[in-house]
Amino acid sequence: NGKERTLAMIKPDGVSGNYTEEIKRIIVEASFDIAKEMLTQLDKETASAFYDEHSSRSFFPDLVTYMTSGPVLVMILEKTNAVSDWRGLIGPTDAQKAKISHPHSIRALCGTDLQRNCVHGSDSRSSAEREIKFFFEDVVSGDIASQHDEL
Ligand code: YYY
Ligand code: MG
Repeated sequence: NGKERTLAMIKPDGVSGNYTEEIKRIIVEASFDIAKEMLTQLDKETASAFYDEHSSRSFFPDLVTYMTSGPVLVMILEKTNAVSDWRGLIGPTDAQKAKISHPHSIRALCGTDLQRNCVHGSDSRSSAEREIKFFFEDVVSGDIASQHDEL
């Protein structure tokens, strides 16, 4: 079948702001299947490795602090065109801009600014496969699973 997978995450501000149920409702209404999900707390090493492509950017230390500030909900979403359809639903990176240009997007709903944007979505099929492996199929997911048990 033509189904594609993408990695979605509700970031710490989304979980602590109690947006999980509303975001899941949007996901299901948009015909995605939630193939797997995991509530976990990222440590510094895991958040840094996840965002490795941005490790030289000036915002990186703040990004890692934000991503480790509370639990996140990581999900594998499945449907045709999952990668681009999920990126479309979440809206632009800057939640401030999303509120103006994409008022019905998820980042407009629950994000705050360019950093605290409440959700993640893989930006390509290859990123999606890397990120799904990172959380669900790598040795790191064993570490995360044991953290999960302690939550
Ligand atoms: O893929 P997406 O999340 O929309 O944006 P990226 O450019 O990949 O950046 C990843 C992440 O980093 C973004 O969701 C917030 C944060 N960030 C930031 O804090 N400041 C920036 N100038 C750019 C991105
Ligand atoms: Mg990105």
